[in-house]
Amino acid sequence: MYLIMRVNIVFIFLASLLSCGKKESVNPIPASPAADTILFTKMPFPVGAAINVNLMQSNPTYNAVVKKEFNSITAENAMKFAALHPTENSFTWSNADYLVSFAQINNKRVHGHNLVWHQSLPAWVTGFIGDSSAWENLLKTHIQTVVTHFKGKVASWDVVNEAFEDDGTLRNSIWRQKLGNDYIARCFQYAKQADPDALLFYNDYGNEYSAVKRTAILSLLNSLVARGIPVNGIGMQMHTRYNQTDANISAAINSAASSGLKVHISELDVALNPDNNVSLTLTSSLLAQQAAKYLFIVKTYNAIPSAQKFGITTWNVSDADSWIPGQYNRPDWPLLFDGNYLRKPAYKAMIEGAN
Ligand code: 9MR
Repeated sequence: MYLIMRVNIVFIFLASLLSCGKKESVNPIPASPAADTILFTKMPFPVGAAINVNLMQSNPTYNAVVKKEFNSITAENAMKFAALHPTENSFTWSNADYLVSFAQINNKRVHGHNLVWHQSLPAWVTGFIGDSSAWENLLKTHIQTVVTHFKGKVASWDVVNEAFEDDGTLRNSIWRQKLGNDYIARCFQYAKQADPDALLFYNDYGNEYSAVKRTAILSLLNSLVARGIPVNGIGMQMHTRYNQTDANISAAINSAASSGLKVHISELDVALNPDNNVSLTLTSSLLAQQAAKYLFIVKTYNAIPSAQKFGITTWNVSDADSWIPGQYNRPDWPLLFDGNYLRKPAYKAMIEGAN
């Protein structure tokens, strides 16, 4: 009898150990959403990524993540002036067309980036010699050739990118020097003539850290709208950092929304190494703080009126693809996926922030 009881007890003990083990493996506490979760289906507005054409073509994992998780794409570089219009009389469409046809096949929205910027200009533009009407013609021809080429395929454009300095003054770009302060208004008019259905955005960075800059941007956009210039939206790049204050982020989002325009968080990334520490290593605490910042951004954005939510676009896909480490010569991990395209805590935070 005693022996039978002992055997029973041992059996129950072993069985409970086994069932514990089984419970854990079959029904783990979800550390991240189920593998079959699709980011864009969980969000009440479009969610996009900036796409690198080379990676899209050479890295099947990258391509698969883009196809699965996002329903809007922006060309990281393929639609910039130098990429599309390398010499005065030639246009190179192949990389941008590749992205557009990927989007059409896979039912993704394409946001065009960008028509007029002071960077990524070809030498023929920076060295161009001509009077103001020759410059005006150059600007108009570029905008209208590009917008016409993608008419009906690209839903929206960053028409003018980064026209302001952080102190709220108009950047003295080549465009302003050659064409005067009101070139911005004319860029929007030229784009509208070429595709009346495309939504037209002004896009810039620093809205969250420079109150004077965001005020200057908004007052320009409000005055353009009052003049009947066809501006539909404001793009806030939001290249931000894990320790940016929530107060600054909500001021940026809510003041943009106060314009009544569509609001695009257009180039989101949340840096973890803003102080350029070359030997920083990634910790779970940093990942958690980053997730909290993504959550706050999404939650704040989701609270603006629905009709103004154009979407949130992250600036590339994985930490391995981000522009930040190369630009600042430092390790960093600013995006939703790690270097192996596995979801980070920030991925789950995006979904939580919108729900
Ligand atoms: O991420 C882009 C990088 O690959 C390019 O070398 C760079 C210059 O064209 O532009 C980067 O993207 C920028 C975007 O076009 C505008 N806002 C700032 C982005 C990061 O620099």
